[in-house]
Amino acid sequence: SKYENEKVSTDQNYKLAECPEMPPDLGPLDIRFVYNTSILKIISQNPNIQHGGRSRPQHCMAQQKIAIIIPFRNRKSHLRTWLYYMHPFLQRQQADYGVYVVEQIEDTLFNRAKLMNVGYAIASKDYDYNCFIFSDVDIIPMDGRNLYRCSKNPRHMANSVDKFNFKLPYSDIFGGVVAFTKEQFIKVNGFSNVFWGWGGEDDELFQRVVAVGLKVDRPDQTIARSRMISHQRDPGNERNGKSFSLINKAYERLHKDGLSSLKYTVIGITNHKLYTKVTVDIGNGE
Ligand code: UDH
Ligand code: NGS
Repeated sequence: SKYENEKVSTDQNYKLAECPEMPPDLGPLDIRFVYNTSILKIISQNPNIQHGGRSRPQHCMAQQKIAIIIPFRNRKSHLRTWLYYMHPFLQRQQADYGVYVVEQIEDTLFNRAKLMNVGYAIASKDYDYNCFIFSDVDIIPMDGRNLYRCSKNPRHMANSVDKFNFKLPYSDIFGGVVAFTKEQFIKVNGFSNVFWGWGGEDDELFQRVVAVGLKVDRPDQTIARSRMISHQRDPGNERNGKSFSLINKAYERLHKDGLSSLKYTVIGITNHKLYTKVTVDIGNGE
């Protein structure tokens, strides 16, 4: 199992030098989506990925232990595309990381934010992660220098997406891909759990960041360019009509709604070769 591997290699890691802040040889990537890659092909192209979608640099000691959390339901082909691009991307960035795909079992309204909280909780039990990257399944960075790492403040990676002509549609947007250290995520009490359906949960998270006195870091827009797989709105993810009134009360809910109130039932945790799949019952919004 992955745990045995860890024990065996502990001594060896002790001798490794720390990985550099900026890994070598990173630059622009040619991202043209391929939709028909098979999982077997991705596995054979990434021989160093361990069960559960784990990897770490072989020749240096990574400074961060990163859990990538992906909210998921019925997006198999997008997930394949994500794995196809992101395993090579993360390995070239010399990341020590694990990929967690958190699937909502109900076919009622989707709750992206609550799935993120569940991913955080499950990954934290799995390994000593100190950095959490919360990513949509359909966003792929176009430059290796857009480091998927945590920084001094919560970090917004997807600040230059093709869908928005590589600009911010509004200055406080905080959706798509964000990174929090464990400390930062605990400080904001995670995401809110009460956003069912599409929209607003990311704006609420931004409010939480501000409320606890943190700021948002962003990579330079020249290296932050990302592509989004275009798609229609998913059934079960209709626009949430209550988003704006919820966000207006973000400060009031900060300490009572989030990691501190998170309730869920794990249906299953499966170590696939390229990711850990967490299937979860998060309720239906009532
Ligand atoms: N997600 C799923 N399944 C769903 C809904 C959402 O896996 O049924 C996840 C997935 O990781 C996705 C993320 O939640 O990337 C965000 O949801 P989204 O892609 O629906 O949100 P986005 O803002 O798109 O990207 C909204 C619909 C846009 C319709 C545009 C029609 N031209
Ligand atoms: C805002 C939403 C955000 C969303 C952003 C971009 O209006 O959740 O649009 O959406 N806020 C509310 O609904 C309150 S996008 O153009 O990517 O579909 O992230």
